[in-house]
Amino acid sequence: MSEVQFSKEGNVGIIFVNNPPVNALSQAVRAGIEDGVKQGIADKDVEAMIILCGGNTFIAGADIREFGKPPMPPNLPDVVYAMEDSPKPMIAAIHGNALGGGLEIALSCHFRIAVPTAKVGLPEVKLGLLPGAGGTQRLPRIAGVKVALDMIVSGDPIPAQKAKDLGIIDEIADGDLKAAAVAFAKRVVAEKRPIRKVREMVAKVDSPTQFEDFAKSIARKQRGFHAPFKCIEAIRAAVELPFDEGMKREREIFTSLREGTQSKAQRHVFFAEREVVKIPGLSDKLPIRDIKIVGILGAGTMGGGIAMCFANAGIPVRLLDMKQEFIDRGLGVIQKNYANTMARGGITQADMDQRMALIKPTLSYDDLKDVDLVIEAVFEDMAVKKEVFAKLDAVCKPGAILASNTSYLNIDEIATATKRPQDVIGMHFFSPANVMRLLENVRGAKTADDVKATVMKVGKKIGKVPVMVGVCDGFVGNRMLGKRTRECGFLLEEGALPTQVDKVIFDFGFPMGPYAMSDMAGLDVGWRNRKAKFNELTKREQDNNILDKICEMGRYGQKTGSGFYKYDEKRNATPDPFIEELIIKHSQERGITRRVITDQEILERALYIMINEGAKILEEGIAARPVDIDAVYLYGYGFPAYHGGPMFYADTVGLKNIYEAILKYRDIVGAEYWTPSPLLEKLAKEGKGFYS
Ligand code: T1G
Repeated sequence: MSEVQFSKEGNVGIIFVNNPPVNALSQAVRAGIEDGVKQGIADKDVEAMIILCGGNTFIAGADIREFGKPPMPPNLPDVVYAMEDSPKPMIAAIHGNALGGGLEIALSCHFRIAVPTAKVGLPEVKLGLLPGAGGTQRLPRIAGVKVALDMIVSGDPIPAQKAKDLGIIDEIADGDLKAAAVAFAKRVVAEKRPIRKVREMVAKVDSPTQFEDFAKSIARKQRGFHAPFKCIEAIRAAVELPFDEGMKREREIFTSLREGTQSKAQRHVFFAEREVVKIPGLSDKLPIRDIKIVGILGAGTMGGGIAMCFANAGIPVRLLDMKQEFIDRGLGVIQKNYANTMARGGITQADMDQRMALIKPTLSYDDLKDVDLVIEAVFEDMAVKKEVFAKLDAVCKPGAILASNTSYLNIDEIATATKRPQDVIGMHFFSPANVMRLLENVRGAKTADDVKATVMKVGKKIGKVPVMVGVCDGFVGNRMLGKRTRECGFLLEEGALPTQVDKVIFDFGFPMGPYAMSDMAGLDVGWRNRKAKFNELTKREQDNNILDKICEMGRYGQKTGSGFYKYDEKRNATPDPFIEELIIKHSQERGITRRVITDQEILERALYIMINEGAKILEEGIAARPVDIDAVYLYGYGFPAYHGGPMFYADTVGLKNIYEAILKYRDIVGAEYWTPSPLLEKLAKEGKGFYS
């Protein structure tokens, strides 16, 4: 069945698009729509036309998979022009999502009708693009510059009713959309309503400095991204240039963004989020276990955040802790979090009440006997974990999944505390668990396939990006981060200072540099880990005791008012000359002659050491694909989307360049730390990348 069919109902032509799953504007769809319009114009019985889609949505945009390939005619702007220039009224009938090119198609129509649950939006900016088929020129004309700036620069859709209030939608359809659209079309003909071309409307600024003001208002949130600021430029053209020139300007900007590295990275991120949910070698048809009730052990920061994740998805939770005071404190934090979200308009009081009611506190393991999944979030100590899992094994029903939120402990060892290792898995949430989207699911050697499939589906259901990883120290994220931490520590000894290292990492696009981040997390956490693993460290790592010196003074970071930085009562950081002196003195004591270290060297040593570790993780099978590693960093560590994740970024830099830099740092720092992974060396020598 072709993707687009033309039919008639009386005097109304119907262009029906059916290109599952989201009616993307593939070449066939674009050509089919163009043909349909021509047919309708040529058919003397047709007095008006509607464009309607099959499946559960209107057109959700251009086919992103076509980007990067040679463009195939007809191009979307031409299709959009043909619809707008139709001498017969064109009506868009919208259900589901009209996004990107889909909304641009609808805006080229003369009228738009939508079901109440429909949404319309221009999300191109999230792909590092801007609407490339007139969206930046028509939306400001029909809905005003402010609405266009908000919608196009945020990329967020709006519901049908709001779109109607803004004049984007003409009518909300009750009942069957097709019938309502045909009836609307007949009325337009009967009433001889004049054809309204959006491009003939006028876009006016609301104030002389509106565009500059808006750019300033997004500067912090959109730091480092190109597309949001280019969107503003294109919308400005809708005000300052005649329509056709504005369209040319929009096309120029669109094309330059599409070919740019940022959009390639952000398109990679779009598909990465969806690809990682599918585990290679595991059929996505595998029956999964039904998770109706979830038990959570530990009402602390992590346990409370995890409880919120499930309550937010409407899944009942049993929250267990040892003492009532721990429960009360945990529920208090959850309540405060919801209240804050409600104050920001994110949820209603009813939402909050409903979610709080789903979280049932308990002091008794007996209340876990009927849960389908239990997630332990207790103290990070193997003995404690084993004790807990032995109790869970005794209490929980057969088939219940026993998961640990551990951030680095060995899942296989934890599983030995139970008689059901096949039901044991890691579900590593990232703090704050109710905010961070990454969920590292850690498969044990004996974890059953349906358990793996179940926790991946559960992860998606609670709005996470679930990534399946294997057992090793730190799994994927923390293992790679540990190498960056070590390398930055060496850089401090050799000549860099915390402010310089942090600025380089911040300017690359991370939310914070490593030292500001450690101060926020609490230096005592890293210090405890360092002491726990001291005997496993190399001599140089053991001798690099800058962190110990700072912590021994009780400087644990923000929570104590000082760490690597000093903090005022509002926790604003300022560099601390005392710490800089301490670092310089440390180098002298270690007999290291400090030298000027360039920002480029800091960036390479901080990132390439992680990329090399990522390659080792792939060699060991701890991650199945480079995309799993990218997803971990994009959704768990704030890796800037416009770089696509560490492995995608490595391909952008070029593995040959990375390989040569690794050899350079091997000579400076030592082979103990800088030996190229065989996989990376092989790919570099073959002129390949992780993805090619
Ligand atoms: N192109 C190609 N494939 C797409 C696609 C698209 N636009 N949108 C979704 N898919 C695939 C997706 O990869 C997945 O595939 C399946 O469809 C279901 O998606 C000129 C240039 C519409 C809200 O950015 O936001 O128009 O994994 O799991 O949760 O100005 O998909 O099954 O193989 O996300 O129900 C602008 C992107 C494009 C919208 C549905 N449009 N899509 O969410 O399903 S650029 C977008 C979404 C553009 C013009 C410009 C969501 C959705 P698979 P899904 P969902």
